[in-house]
Amino acid sequence: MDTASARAAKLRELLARYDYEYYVLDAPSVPDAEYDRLFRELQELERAHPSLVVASSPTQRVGGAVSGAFAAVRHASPMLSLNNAFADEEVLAFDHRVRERLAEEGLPVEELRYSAELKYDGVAVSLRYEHGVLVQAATRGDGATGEDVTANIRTVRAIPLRLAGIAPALLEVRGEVLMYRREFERLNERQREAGEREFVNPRNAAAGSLRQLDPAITASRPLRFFAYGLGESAGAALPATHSALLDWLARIGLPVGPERTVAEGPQELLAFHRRMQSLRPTLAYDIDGVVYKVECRDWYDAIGFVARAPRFALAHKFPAEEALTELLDIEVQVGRTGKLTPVARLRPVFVGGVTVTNATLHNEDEIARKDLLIGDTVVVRRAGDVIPEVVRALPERRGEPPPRRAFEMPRTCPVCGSSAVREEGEADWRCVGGLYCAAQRKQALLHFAQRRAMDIEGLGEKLVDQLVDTGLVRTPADLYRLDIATLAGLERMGEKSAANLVEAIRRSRRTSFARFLFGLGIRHVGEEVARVLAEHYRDTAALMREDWPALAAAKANIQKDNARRRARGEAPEPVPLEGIGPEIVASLQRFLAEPHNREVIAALQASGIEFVRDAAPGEALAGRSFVVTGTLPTLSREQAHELIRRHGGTVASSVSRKTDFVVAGEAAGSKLGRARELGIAVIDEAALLTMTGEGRSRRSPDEPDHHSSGSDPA
Ligand code: 5U1
Repeated sequence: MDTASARAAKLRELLARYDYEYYVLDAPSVPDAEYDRLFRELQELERAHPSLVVASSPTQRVGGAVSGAFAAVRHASPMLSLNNAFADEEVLAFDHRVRERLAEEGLPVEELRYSAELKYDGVAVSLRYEHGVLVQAATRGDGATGEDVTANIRTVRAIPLRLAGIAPALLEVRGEVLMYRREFERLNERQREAGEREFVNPRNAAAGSLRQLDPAITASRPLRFFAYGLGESAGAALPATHSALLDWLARIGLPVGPERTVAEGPQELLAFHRRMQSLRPTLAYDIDGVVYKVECRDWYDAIGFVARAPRFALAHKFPAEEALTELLDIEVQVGRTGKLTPVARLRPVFVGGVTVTNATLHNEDEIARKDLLIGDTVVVRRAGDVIPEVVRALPERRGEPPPRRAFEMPRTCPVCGSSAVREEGEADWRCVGGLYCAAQRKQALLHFAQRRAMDIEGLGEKLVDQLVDTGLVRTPADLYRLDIATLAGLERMGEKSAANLVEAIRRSRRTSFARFLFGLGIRHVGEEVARVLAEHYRDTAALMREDWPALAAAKANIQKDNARRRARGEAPEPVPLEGIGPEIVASLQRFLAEPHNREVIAALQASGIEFVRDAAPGEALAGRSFVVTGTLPTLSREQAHELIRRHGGTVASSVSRKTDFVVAGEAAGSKLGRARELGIAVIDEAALLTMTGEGRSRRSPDEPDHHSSGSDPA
């Protein structure tokens, strides 16, 4: 029995440590399977020797009994709320008031410091520890009385059932229960698969999970916790400052947010707010602002309270990431490949720090899935540097004006009137007008001229509109016939800009075959595919001679033979144009079978296009995979990609375990967060340049991006 008792104690200690590493430090030291094995061993020991079961055992987190409803809990000291500030001036006024109070109370104003931390977007709870053991947990409720969620909180593995190292008679810990964004998404996936209700956001999911009548359900939800303060306490020597209190809470086993600082005055508080706002998209969890508190805890009573909010603290909120607005209309845009994209026209709304007036709705299925009607009140979301999206409608508002009407995808192109078709198995409708369609012509020209293709500096959207609308340009080949006098006659075009543009067009004639192929805008032929094709065919004549059905058949045969060879343990034969799948082959065949396209290619060649090889790739980054995110100080995204490729590296658009480096710039978004989660090396532009040996940047920071990218929703 003694050995069983000792083993149980050891297992409890180990499991508590692993919970702490996993949930608090985010650094598990053992695989999940090992955790599960120890957990089962403890369960079996406790089953064999019921007297070994103690309330603080990790096995007791999942309460078996279903409680009827939540009992009311009167908080020993009220759970306060915070006064909010949105503007910098309000922070200055807060600091001013604090200083005034300190002076009135005869306290040393010159010693004033603030502690700043994150404002977690979760559910406030109070945890009551008696003699170091968690005995009660309650929600905030109305601040005076909350709900008893002890059984549920006991299942949250981030919350210690017993404090580490100390056992004060009483300690009420205040903090926030929340859910990490990725875990929230996984939960919603599970909910979807099970046909259950999805949660709107992580806070909602955390609140819903905490208020489950069956603690076993709470136990299955990935809840986290961050402590930020205290309620009542007795028998503990508490630190004198708030920042030291947070350190102390961390030492006794409570999770405390890592992002915090001590500030000398309001300017440093504002700097913290700005820093956290840019960090916000990279955090694993939602925050809605930062919280400032006077450092010296002894001064709290003297500074006092207004109603239920302390005067020694302030919540400095971030602009909301979600807002309600009206879906005024749904318009249809035509992309380069004829894709018709429905776009929401919104009543202007300030969200995520910018005014949003429109948002892509992607395709008609998306509109149906979100059940959107024109006239609906909708939730618009813009988080970090992510493009704004219409999240959902509020059908409960449909009784109110204006009248609603359903959107229907037009059966003809809104620009050229050609028919629109939706092919079997595709989500998109497309205009069949091709280059007859002015919208497609404009987009095709912008695509052709962009930096990554023919790089014609100065050929932007406004100019392309004029060139197409006046009939001066129908195809990319027409660009090479433009002269200074014609261009100078256009709106907003002087002699000088016309001459510059003609020169840029002339210069663009010397290009690589890969850029030229990419610039043609063939469906499914992105830069990478264009590179493979250029490497294989070398010039347009060879490409145009290709027998595409024969090539597709040959590829399929070799692939079949290779499968047999592999089964026999033999080496496979090389497949021609590896990586160019049947969809791309079919698209090339379609494009090159079109006489009009062959004419454009011939006319371009006749205008003096000359292919030179792109610089041979270096070796410095060979075998390394990169993802670039955020705004780099001097390189544009395309320049960074080009640099990486030129030195033998590969570029991916999303972060995975295969990524070697994430190059992060300012306002880096969720990719940076993902990199941190996966432990992938994050470097800045300077490090990238050093790795490639290119030292200095290729574009000065204040030189603007010279022309529109002609990006295409298609
Ligand atoms: N981080 C943090 N959140 N939060 C919320 N600190 C903090 N403090 C609070 C609240 C309601 O209240 C105390 C200042 C009383």
